[in-house]
Amino acid sequence: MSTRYESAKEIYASFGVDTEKAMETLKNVAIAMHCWQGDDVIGFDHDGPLTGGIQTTGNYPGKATTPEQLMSDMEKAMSLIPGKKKLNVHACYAIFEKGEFCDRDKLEPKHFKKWVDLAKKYGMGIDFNPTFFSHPKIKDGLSLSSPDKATRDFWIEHGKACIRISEYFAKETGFPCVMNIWTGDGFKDIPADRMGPRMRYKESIEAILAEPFDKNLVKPCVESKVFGIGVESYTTGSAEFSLTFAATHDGCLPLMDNGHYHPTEVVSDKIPALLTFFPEVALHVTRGVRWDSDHVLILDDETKEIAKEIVRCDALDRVYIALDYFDASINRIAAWVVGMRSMQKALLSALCTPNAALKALQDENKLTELLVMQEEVKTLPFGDIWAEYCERCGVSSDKAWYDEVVKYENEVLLKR
Ligand code: RNT
Ligand code: ZN
Repeated sequence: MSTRYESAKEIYASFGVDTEKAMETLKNVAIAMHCWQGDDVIGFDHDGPLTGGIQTTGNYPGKATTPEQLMSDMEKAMSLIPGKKKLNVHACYAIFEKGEFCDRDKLEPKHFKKWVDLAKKYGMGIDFNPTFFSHPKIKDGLSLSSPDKATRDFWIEHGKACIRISEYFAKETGFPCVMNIWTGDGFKDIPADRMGPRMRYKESIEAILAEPFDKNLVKPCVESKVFGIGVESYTTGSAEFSLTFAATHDGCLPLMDNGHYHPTEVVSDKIPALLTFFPEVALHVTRGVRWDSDHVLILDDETKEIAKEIVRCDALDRVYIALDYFDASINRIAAWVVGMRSMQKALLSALCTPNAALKALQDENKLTELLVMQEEVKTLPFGDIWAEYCERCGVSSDKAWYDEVVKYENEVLLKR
């Protein structure tokens, strides 16, 4: 134990914060690490570009192009990240035997066995996502909300296959599988019919959820979005659509991605609103710069605020935290590590905040003192607690881990 930690611990104790307890709590909070940061959201089942209104920019060398490379990169990143992790896999990351291929409506658990092996190696769970983009059967930009029945049916079958795979993940790993439904369905210009696509979208998701599954094992979610590249005027799965869908379908969770709202809206404020009604909610934590740009997550104000809400709503076991960003312009392993560690820092900082005392000030209407105290808390020696946490988890605190990434880049990435 460092003397800096000892001193910081005392300072926090004088504010009524038990830093030992905070660190113990954080150790058990799983953050889902998205496999798609490692290869710019491409996957292994197609050669085409990324579509669906999302885009990666940059051409940093060393991108993973095979399952072995992607998993090895993820393992490298995980070795530099403290605490508990969960894998987050997209259906387009199916792994086929040599010469084997099947389309997305025919995917089976066996195509994801290698992901299960990886998860088991580290005692992790797996979250899953059907991939409703980057595929020739997206007709005129639409999948589940297409006016073409054959198109909708194909994607419904894909969704059902993914429910079966999600249940397989949960059974194999022993952790529930959060299965997120997001599509890029929408229109570039002003549509003539806004309701028709939404009616079809509703029926399609209902058809997917009609696949039998154990609600304790599979947690289906619907993710909303305000706009995407090339679908600026209308998205079928808008905020109101998705939230109402989740609210009216038992066992379905709302998923909020903080890049998917108008720029002055904040997900931190939406978390307690949803927790008032939903037993569980899911998050994609990202960093939008001016728009839903999916920059690497950092320890910025909104990330801290999101973590604070989860902690002070006492909802660490009701909120599924996943990261969702993709930056192809920098070292992709560093991008994972920075984002995962930032989320954990935000949570640790929230756990080291005298939340009960601050809440009491609010309830007693001592709002001046509340403001003063909230500012005071910001300059407590949090860095020393974080460094101690990293040390106890057997990973280096900030900066030192980057040397490891540089070494891996030279020895592995640049040789690809
Ligand atoms: C897109 C959504 C969605 C995707 C992933 C790859 O805007 O955020 O969650 O990023 O499914
Ligand atoms: Zn997302």
